[in-house]
Amino acid sequence: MFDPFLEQLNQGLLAHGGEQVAAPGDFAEKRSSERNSLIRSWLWSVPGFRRWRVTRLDAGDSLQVLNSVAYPALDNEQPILGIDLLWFGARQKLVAVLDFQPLIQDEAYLARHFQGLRQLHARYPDLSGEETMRSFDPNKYFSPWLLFCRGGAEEASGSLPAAFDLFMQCYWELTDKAPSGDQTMAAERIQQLQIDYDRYSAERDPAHGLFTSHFGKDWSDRFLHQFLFPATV
Ligand code: BLA
Repeated sequence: MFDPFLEQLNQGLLAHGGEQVAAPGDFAEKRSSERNSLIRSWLWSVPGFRRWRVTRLDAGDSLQVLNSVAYPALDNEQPILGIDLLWFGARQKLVAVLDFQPLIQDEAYLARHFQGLRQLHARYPDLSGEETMRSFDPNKYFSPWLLFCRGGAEEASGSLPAAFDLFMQCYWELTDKAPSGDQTMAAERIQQLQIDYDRYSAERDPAHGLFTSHFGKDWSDRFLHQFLFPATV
């Protein structure tokens, strides 16, 4: 389902000097024979970023996932890239979340980094519904212009592919001009906020139960703390 998106993401990473690095140990690939599912993850070494991870879960008709988070280098205050795409095939249900995750909710910071995403948000009203967040706080590490859609096949094959393309283009444009002269955040602050992002996300991430049901508690705990949000080790 999300293979063309993964391909698109990988192309962008390669075009920006990214090199794929194997994810450590059994995080690279884990299978569940009972649930007939496979989860694979990759790390990328990318100029301007201190960590870029990508995860793809293939559980057939029951669930398809593409998830990615990019942490900019500590001299770069630009938002964290957040991608979470889920497709529940049996129910034909899409959950798509694409955001430039702001380190702070400050007006000047948002003005510096969100012109592109704001336009994109306006252009794709069907992906920009005012969905309610159940586990996260929309005012913490989410932007006012995130693309967040709980939809179906129409959105998944309709506007999402083009919106994903533009979303990535827009993030790369931000990256290409960063760190810019009007950046105001110090490296220590950026670091602290990125660490806090991991702690917050690890606490709230609704995926842990799902991972546990497929791959067991031990692996899921380690995956959450050591791979997805490593500042929480
Ligand atoms: C929701 N994300 C979800 C849900 C699952 C996952 C199972 C609940 C589905 C639902 O609300 O119907 C799945 N999350 C995952 C998986 C991974 C993960 C498989 O971290 C890891 C491989 N989530 C992110 C990122 C963003 C994000 C980077 O991991 C930011 C763009 C957002 N996911 C996000 C949001 C929701 C969600 C906003 C809705 C949660 C809510 O209602 O509060």
